[in-house]
Amino acid sequence: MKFNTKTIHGGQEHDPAFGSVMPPIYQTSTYAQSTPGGHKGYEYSRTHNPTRNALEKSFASIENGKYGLAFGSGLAAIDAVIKLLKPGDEVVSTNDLYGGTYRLFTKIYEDFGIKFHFIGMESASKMESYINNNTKLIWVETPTNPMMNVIDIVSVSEIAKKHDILLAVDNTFATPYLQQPLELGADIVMHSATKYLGGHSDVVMGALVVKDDQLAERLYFIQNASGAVCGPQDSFLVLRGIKTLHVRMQRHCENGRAVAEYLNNHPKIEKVYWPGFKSHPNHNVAKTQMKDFGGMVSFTTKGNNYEEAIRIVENLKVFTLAESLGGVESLAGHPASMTHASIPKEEREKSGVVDSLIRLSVGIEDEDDLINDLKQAIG
Ligand code: P1T
Repeated sequence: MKFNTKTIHGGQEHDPAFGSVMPPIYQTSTYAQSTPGGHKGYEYSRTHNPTRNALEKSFASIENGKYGLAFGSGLAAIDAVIKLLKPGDEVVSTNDLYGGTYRLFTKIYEDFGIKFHFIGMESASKMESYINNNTKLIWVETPTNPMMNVIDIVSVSEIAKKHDILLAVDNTFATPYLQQPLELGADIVMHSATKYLGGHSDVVMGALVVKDDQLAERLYFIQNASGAVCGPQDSFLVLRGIKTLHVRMQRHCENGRAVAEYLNNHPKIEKVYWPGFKSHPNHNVAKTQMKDFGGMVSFTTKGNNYEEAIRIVENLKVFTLAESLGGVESLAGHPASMTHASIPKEEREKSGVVDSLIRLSVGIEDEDDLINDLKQAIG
C-alpha cells in the first residue's frame, strides 16, 4: 500500500458487528467478563480500547512502523520515552526544540537524575563529543520548532547505532507525508498529534511509533502503568483527521512556499526561516529526507523590535494569533512570549528565538487571502 492509501485504510478493518466503515466510538471504561479473565480481548480502557487501537494501527501504518501508541498529549508521549531511562543516564537533544519539551526535560527529569545536553545538530559529527557510556537517548526535532533547522536523520542514526543509543525523532512539523524517520534509521517516532495528524485544532493528543518488539513491549507497559492515554472520542477525531493528511499537507506545502517567498521579498523583513530556500543551511538534507518543505515559516523583522512583532501579530485577520500549529486554519505565534517562553532568554536567543521572531503555521485557505493578510499587517 502506498502512503495516500495508507492514510485512509492503513491498519483499518470494518467493524465486525455491523460493518460500520469508521470504527465506533467505544465510549466505555470497562468490558464485561463471563468469568474472571473471560473477555473478548478488552478488560479496561486504560490498557486497551477498540477505537484507540484502530488509531494506533493507523499511526503504525503511516509511519511504516510495526506498533503505534496513542497518548493524552504530545508531552505525555515524550514523557513515556524518557521513562525508558534511569537516573544517571544522559540524553543528547537538539538545542532548538518546542519549549514544553525543554521544560519537561529540565524542570522534571533533571530532578530525577537524568542529564540533558542541548546542542546544535546541524553538523551531525559535532555531537560525538557529547556521547559517553551513560548516553542512552538522542532526541531530535526536525524541522525544529521554531527555527526550522533541519537535522540529517541518517547521519545521526549512524552515530546512534555505532554507540548503541536509541534515536527518537519528533516528526510533528514534517509528518510522515514529508518524512519517515523509521525508514531513515530512527528507533522511535513521536508526534504531537494535536497538530497535522489531527489537523483541525480540536484535539490534544500524542503518538509514538516503533518497529522493535521489545521496545514496543516496554512502551506499552509504560503507557498502561503511567496511564496518560487519550479517550475514544479523541481517537476517533484523529483517525478521521489522518484520512485527509496527504491532501491537507500538499496544500500546506504550496501555501507555505507562497508565504515564505512573499516574506523573503518584503523590504521590512530581515530573515525568513524555511527549509525550501536554497540559502537554508541544510536545504540539501531537507531535499533528500523530505518530500517537500511543509507549511511552517518563521521570520524576523528589520531592527529586531519586540513592539513591531507584536503589532504585526495583533494586526493579522485571516491568521489567528494562537499557540499550536498544523490545523487547516492559519495561525501566527510569537515564540519568545508564547510557545518558547519557558526557555530562559539567553538560552532561546542562542538558538535564534529573538524578540522579533514570528512563527506562522500556514493553513489551507486561499493563498491570495493569506498573502493579502500579511501585506496589510506588516504594512
Ligand atoms: O502540545 P502537545 O500535544 O503536548 O505536544 C507538545 C509538542 C511536542 N513537539 C512539538 C514539535 C510541538 O510543537 C509540541 C507542541 N507545540 C505547540 C503547542 C506549539 O505551538 O509549538
